[in-house]
Amino acid sequence: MQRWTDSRIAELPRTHFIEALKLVEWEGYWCMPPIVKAAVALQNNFEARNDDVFLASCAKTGTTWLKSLAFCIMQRQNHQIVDALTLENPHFLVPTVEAVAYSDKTIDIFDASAARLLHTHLPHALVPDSVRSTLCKIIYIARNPKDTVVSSWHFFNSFLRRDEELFPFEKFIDCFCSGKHPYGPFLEHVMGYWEESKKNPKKILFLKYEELKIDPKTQVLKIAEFLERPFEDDTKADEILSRCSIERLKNFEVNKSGSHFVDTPNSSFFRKGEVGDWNNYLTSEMEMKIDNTICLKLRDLGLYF
Ligand code: PAP
Repeated sequence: MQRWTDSRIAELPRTHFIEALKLVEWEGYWCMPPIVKAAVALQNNFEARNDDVFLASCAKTGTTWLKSLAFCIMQRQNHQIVDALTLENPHFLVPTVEAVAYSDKTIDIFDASAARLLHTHLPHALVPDSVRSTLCKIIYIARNPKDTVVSSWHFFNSFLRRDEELFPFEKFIDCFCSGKHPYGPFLEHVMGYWEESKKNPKKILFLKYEELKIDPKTQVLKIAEFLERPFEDDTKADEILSRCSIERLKNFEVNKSGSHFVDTPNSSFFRKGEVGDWNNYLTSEMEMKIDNTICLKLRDLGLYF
């Protein structure tokens, strides 16, 4: 495996995402330079165990919810930590492997003394080889691109000072449609996991945020089955869903006033949590642009959103 130095990363094609964030194009995907460095280090050093579980997502597609649900499903017998969500943000409980350097606490994702529950925003083609080659399971969550882009716009605006203007929405949509956004292109990100999940459904479970919203219990039971930790009593699934509801999580002190990632308030991960909020934001022109660049292609693959 090649060593990627800062100067090598500096030679990669680059762009500015909404003029606020420097991104480089690495193996066909746009990432912040420190993320590329971390991802290369993972490729060189991370050894997955067969019993590890990886959650995966492009940004703003339901990561925080999936982290909470998977954590509760896996820890439901462990009475000492089952209620950890009351005190810790889901992003601390389930670390994003390429972003641990942004955490305000030291997290050792390389400690393989026990099975791990981890997350990545990296596309399937760029996760460490051992994640693909071992029996470790992957759960991917996808979301309608229109709600994803609206959620992302709110997220980035949440970093602005009160006196700063919001990021121009039209430009934001253009970046999203051209694929030049963190972990983009969105389409290829979704396609990569979708195709792999069809080839190997025991290895990758492909979930949709919308299906989780419409029929959460069925989806939670499906996750538990996939992880080979089926519920003996279905009412436990209801309990986990209420533990992980956005209304509950966003009201914990840790999520109202705390932060886990440097300069990122935990509150910015919880907004409305609805399906179809894009109707309140997109003009018909913007809608058409997203349809033509992303939605129609997803539909061709049989992925209806
Ligand atoms: P990330 O990729 O930066 O971790 P992610 O959690 O994927 O972010 O996306 C945040 C979205 O999930 C927000 O959507 P919105 O902007 O449309 O409201 C957030 O509200 C939503 N979300 C967070 N927690 C939950 C939850 N428990 N249930 C449902 N939706 C949630």
